Amino acid sequence: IPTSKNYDSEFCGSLPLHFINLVQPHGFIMVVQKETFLIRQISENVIDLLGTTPTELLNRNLADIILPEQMEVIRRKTQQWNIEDRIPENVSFTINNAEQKFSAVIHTKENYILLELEPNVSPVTSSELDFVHIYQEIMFILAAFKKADSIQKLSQIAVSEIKKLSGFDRVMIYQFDKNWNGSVLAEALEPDMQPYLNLCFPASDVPRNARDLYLKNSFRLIPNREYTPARLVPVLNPISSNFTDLSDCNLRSVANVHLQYLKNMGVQASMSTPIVKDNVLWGLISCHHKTPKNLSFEMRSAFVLLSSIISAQVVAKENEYSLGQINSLNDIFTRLLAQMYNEQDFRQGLVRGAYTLNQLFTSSGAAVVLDGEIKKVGKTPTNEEIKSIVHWLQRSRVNKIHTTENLAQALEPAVNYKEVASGLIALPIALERGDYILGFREEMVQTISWGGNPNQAITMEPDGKTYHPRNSFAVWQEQVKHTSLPWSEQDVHVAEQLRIAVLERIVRDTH
Ligand code: BLA
Repeated sequence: IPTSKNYDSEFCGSLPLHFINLVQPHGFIMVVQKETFLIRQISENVIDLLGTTPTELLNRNLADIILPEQMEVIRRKTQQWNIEDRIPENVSFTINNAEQKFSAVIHTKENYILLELEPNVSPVTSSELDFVHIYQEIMFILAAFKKADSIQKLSQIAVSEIKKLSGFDRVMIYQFDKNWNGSVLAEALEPDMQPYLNLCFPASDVPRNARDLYLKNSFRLIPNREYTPARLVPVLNPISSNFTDLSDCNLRSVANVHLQYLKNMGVQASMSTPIVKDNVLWGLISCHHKTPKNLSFEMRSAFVLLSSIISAQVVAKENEYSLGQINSLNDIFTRLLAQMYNEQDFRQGLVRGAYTLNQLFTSSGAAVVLDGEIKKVGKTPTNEEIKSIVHWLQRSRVNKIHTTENLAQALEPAVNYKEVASGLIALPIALERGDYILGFREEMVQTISWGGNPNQAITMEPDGKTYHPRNSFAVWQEQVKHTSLPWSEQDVHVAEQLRIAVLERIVRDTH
């Protein structure tokens, strides 16, 4: 486990992101009363985009300024709250006899309607030109995915193709670990950029609240980090008498700390989409551009589609992998069980023969501690040391399968035999008697290459309030010692099966 400070939940994870009352100025938002369609709140940059002030629009009827057939679409779409397709609709405002075209994403809330309006972004590159082209590209990517036999290869194909399709300067697939640190699995980038491939980034870089929003929103687009945010007028939403919740708005203004982060990375525009497995964020597709970059709605939709296809592929590949592991563990388990039953003393069956506990646990050593007697196989701590592990397990009242990758963290003297037992899996047989089956994994000194020193993820100014993200992403290496390879869900599962088999055998032997 990396020793870096984790600011995730303590600090960064509690920044309010959705009650900020600010939007990015490449579009504007309007809060409209249900049924009456009176405009009740609007972002002040409407002056730049429509040429009219908020005061001129507040309390006017939306139906007075947009086309009747468009009004009809909005009426129809907002009749059922909490069903949303987020497909933008065309809306043309006629103000002072001039017609201006926008794309509208319509959010229907319990008590009001929220419209996000952006001027139509015309496709800029030839590959963005039309739906058919994008469709063909996606079919091509799908065909390429079929050839990938690992998540690694799948990710590499995905980033190269997404880069070609979208024109971003850098496209990465970023995977979270169980502590929410993430690493870059695959990357496609312009030659003059510093590569981030295989680098690890601390959890606070994408803190909890930012991650949570990906389960609500299918992308986060920042077309230009250099902007002046636009405020909502009035400050309080008159319908809810509260700040307007912007959590699902594409236009939601970006947290300052992240804007600085992008600046420090030399990034002007960014886009990210979630990769989700079993309703949990598995990773991100993260894209950078050195200059401002907005995306047409066709291209945004292509991203959304690709991220769900990639999610489905990741799930399939991971399931395939764990199924393979389960099958091979079951096979070993069956053979070990046969050995156990053929021996007078079943303990011999676990530590001698073609198969031993070491194959089952993928361990470097194992021990059966029963009736005060110790039977061992492979590289293990000494009998005295094993006894002290058992005492510790008893003291800690370990009565179900227990695993650790860093035994010395919990049991200090274990540092003396970390070479053979940094990792431990313990199967309690009879806690009070000190009967346990133990598997040991040797120390595996690991070097983690971080994208910048994670201990400097935040620098506080002397006032204790102002803070900045780190400004160097140069490789910073950390040696992680006293740690073994991690135990998997499958390891725990097969250990549980063995535990039950041993308990049954003991019951049978005593009758
Ligand atoms: C948001 N941080 C993000 C996002 C990404 C990252 C992808 C989503 C927005 C976007 O797509 O730009 C992080 N981007 C990365 C990483 C890589 C990358 C790791 O390309 C790797 C190559 N950030 C900090 C600190 C804090 C912090 C110290 O460094 C907190 C104090 C916060 N990051 C932070 C917040 C957001 C964020 C609050 C959400 C911004 C928003 O949506 O408004």
